Amino acid sequence: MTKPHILQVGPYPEWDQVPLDAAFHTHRYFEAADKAAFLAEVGPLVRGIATRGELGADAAMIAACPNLEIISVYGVGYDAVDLTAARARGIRVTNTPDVLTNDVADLGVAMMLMQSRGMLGAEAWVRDGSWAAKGLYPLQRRVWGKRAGVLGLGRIGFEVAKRLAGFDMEIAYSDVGPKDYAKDWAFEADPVALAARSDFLFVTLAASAATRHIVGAEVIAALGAEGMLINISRASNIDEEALLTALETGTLGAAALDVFEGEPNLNPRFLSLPNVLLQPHHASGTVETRQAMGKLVRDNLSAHFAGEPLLTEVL
Ligand code: 8YV
Repeated sequence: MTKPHILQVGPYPEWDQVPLDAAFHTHRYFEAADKAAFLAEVGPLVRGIATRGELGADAAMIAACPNLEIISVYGVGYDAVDLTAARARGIRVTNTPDVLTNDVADLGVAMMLMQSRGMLGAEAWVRDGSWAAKGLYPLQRRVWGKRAGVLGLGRIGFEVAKRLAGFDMEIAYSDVGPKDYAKDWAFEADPVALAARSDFLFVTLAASAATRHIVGAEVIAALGAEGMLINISRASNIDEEALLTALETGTLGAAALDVFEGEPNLNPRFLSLPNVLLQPHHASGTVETRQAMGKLVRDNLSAHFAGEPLLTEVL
């Protein structure tokens, strides 16, 4: 049997590449110097796309593959896939939910702790001799018992809130409506009202056109000069210009961010800010989770080409 041709949009770890190459005829888009010429050449062969959450598959890529049947995303977020283009042609889309939920929640909470307790600066204080030369490290801010807001109480938001409950925090959340699995936590429909009652605001929303800049100047102002914004979702959920201005002027206290507009080439204004913790979009980046994600990407492709039900279908 001939192996189905797959367009691979970005690199995967070796442990995924080997079985992917064994099961499919892979065409590595990310290695092509002339991407348009590469797509024009292999596009007609391609029946499946294997991509990553942040890379997706845009309308031009989908259009270049007239025989495309399925797009398998390595990531829970599929906002970078042009769903309208996929839907119009009956192309199936899968993602990797559940397997990454706990790691993403862990990193969000770790970012809050790290930033609030000034752990990066504290490490430097030890390493550069400041401890011996200058004495005690400047006092930082407490986390336990404070007020936390979770914007988007889906799988990841729920796990974040569960963890925050362990810090005796007062938890509120926003979503399209109150959740019956969140009885201990306060529902706040309006994100501005949520921010106003939060010391720490976690952004855990699945991104879409509807959530673009949901965290805008008003939400940021409501969080305030003592507040901290933590984003482990997508950059598009936040108005980055408003965020940068608020961090620069001190109208927002601090931020801890795993995602950026234009990543990995983030706005250089972030780099000189002392009140922001910068992470390289690695909330799902553990060996265990990435192995499970890679397997799910392949299992969805294999199920499709075997005519079996998909494991985690989005469309
Ligand atoms: C990954 C992600 O970092 O799940 C998502 O939506 O963005 C991430 O888990 C990414 O897809 C890995 O390339």
